[in-house]
Amino acid sequence: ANGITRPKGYRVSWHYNPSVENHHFGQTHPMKPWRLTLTKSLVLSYGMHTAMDCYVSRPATREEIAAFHKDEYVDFLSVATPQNIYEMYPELATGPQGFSSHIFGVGDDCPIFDGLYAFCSNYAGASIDAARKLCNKQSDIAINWSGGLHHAKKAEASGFCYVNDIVLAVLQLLRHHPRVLYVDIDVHHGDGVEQAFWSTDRVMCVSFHKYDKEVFFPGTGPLESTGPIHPDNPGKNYTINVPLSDGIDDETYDYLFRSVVEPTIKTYHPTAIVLQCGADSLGHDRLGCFNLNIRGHGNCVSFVKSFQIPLLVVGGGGYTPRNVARAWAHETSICIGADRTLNPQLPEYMPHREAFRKEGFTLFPNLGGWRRENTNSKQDVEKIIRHVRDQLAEIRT
Ligand code: ZLS
Ligand code: CA
Ligand code: ZN
Repeated sequence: ANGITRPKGYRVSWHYNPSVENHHFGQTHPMKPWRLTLTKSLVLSYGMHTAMDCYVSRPATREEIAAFHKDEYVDFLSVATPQNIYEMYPELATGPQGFSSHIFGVGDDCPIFDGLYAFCSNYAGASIDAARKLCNKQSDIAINWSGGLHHAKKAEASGFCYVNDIVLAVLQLLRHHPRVLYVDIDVHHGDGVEQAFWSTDRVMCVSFHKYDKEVFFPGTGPLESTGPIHPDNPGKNYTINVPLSDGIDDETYDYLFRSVVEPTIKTYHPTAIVLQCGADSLGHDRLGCFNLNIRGHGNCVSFVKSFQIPLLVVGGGGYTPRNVARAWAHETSICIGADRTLNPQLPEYMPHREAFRKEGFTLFPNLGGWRRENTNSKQDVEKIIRHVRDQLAEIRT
């Protein structure tokens, strides 16, 4: 009745455990699991679940998490609670800025909240499940909107991320795939994934992000940061960074994305791709500073999909929940080939419809153009493209 059918010739799976919605970083914290509730509401109300294999994912096991993370850190995450944390580490309460310290990275950005370990193991389990569906060829595109937490390190929480589900999923893919391409369109630099695969040529990491050292988190990812410098290190040149300034618009982003990603795929020949779709690169994001519209953001998904290489799609940042949900619902429709079928007006009857009132119940509100101007000049953009072209020429040899 809504015109949504299973895609022809390929399979899409959706991996999700609604228990992730029950966890809260805290009242004032910008990371709101509510965005996942809204995303699910749109996906189901449009009937997009009927075109996918839908799996309720299971929590990742301790051993699966320890495939990347240090045992002591996994132990810490699995026992820490808001009640026992100060007893275990009194220094957390007495730091100069109050609750900020270097104990496994916990603090204001990465608080210890009730159910933290359940939250982490569930979003990680969904990414691992999704990766396995790609490995055994039961899916061609596998989606986990609750994943994409790209800042987590081996033994450290960072930037709202505790367990690096992307690294865990890539490790799964590497069991069957010789080369994995990672592409990250979150407004923040994908530093945790980059660091994990810094010294290998089996994973190529590409991140597009706002870059302003010392000012914008995490402060890494300049154009010149392309892997280890030593000529014998296999990771040399297998990292691509695309540093951007405020206000980038759909047209500039689309041009840059195509100009970087197409030659990268044609040079590297990945056998699987992981796309992190952080929605904080949209205009009007509470933390971001770009001017992308839902369609501009989605064009990145369409473009990567067009290469027809097994694809793992994960979420990431996104701090204006209703727009995150719009973007990820639209991108789900792209994955199943229904983006031209969906009615841009939201379904008449759906849970939480009121959340979308402000922009008039449309999937595509105007998020670009006027809040801040595009400070990325034509010269900046061409310099990036030249740099990437020269870098890829080094790989070919
Ligand atoms: O990529 O900028 C920082 C670090 C600080 C400033 C903020 N204070 C709290 C800690 C020290 C330098 N952190 C960023 C992290 C951004 C993570 C992005 C994750 C991802 O999208 C993937 C999921 C940051 N930006 C904004 C905040 N933190 C922030 C804003 C508001 C608050 C409330 C809760 C906590 C403290 C007050 C907080 C953090
Ligand atoms: Ca990024
Ligand atoms: Zn982000």
